[in-house]
Amino acid sequence: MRDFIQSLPKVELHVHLEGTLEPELMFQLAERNGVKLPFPDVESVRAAYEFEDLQSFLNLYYNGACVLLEEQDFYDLTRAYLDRVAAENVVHTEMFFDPQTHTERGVPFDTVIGGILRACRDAEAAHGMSTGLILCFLRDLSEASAFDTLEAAMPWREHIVAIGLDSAETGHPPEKFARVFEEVHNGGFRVVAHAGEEGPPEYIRQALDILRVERVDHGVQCTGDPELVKRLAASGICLTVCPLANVKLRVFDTMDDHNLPQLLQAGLNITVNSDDPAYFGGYMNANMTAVAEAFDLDRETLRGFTRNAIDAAFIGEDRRRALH
Ligand code: ES4
Ligand code: ZN
Repeated sequence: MRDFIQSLPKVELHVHLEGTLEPELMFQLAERNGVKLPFPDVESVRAAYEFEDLQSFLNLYYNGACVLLEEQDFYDLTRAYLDRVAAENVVHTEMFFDPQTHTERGVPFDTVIGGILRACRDAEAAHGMSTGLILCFLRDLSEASAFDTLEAAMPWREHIVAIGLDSAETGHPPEKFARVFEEVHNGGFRVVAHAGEEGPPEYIRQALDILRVERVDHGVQCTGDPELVKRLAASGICLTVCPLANVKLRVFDTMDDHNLPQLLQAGLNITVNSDDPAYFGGYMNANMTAVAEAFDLDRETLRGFTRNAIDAAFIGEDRRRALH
């Protein structure tokens, strides 16, 4: 099964670039930029990756991102991720980035996106893969900060395939950003949002009804609301599920307790993704393997995840046909 998963051409729709920062690169960049890390070495960074919930992870994740300062840092981060997943036979990936994590520290928006895009172009040429970039607003920051970020993004709009919403979910419902996403739609962007990772089914409803998302990131909490599950199944909207992330952040105690079988049984449009692979213990192959083993999934089901991802990807019809 491992060989089958490795050889399967895969599509990733839910990965945070800042979440691909491996401890080795974190230390390299800290040294290069004269940033002091609160850990003595790579091993102790890895040992600290035991999380209670989403917030306990985010604290470490935002701290790690402090080593990213120069355009070359964003290039190196992105290039390392793309080289790595190209070797896993990922043929298309849509990556989230969080500009506010960097602009709040004084790093210019253009430095962030400039480095990321240069790496995307080089990796596409080197590996024959395709990539897309999704800008996310941090939902624990203000509406005003999201509006500022949108303004900074406008000159880059043709390089951004969608706009999303991430970070601390509880207490920050989609409706908090209703007005910003009106402007996002007016700007011609496609829309996704993290919803129902830890937050209630109501947040998924708001993402659908208020933000008008085309995909729901995570969405696993939908099973708390059977009517919502029916609605999601009938609409065929894609859920970007991240199995290892859900276990690491204690949404489910173990992989055996994950509700993936229930989601599949309900006829939902499911994809499997890695979220923050440097923090959660694996990239696409590891996530596919974990669910295949926990639930004894057959090859057709795994191929189905990839087919769903191809269909839900923000790509032109020529590329979609080529991937199928
Ligand atoms: C995230 Cl797992 C997760 N959830 C919400 N926001 C995030 N940002 C990075 N990883
Ligand atoms: Zn995520």
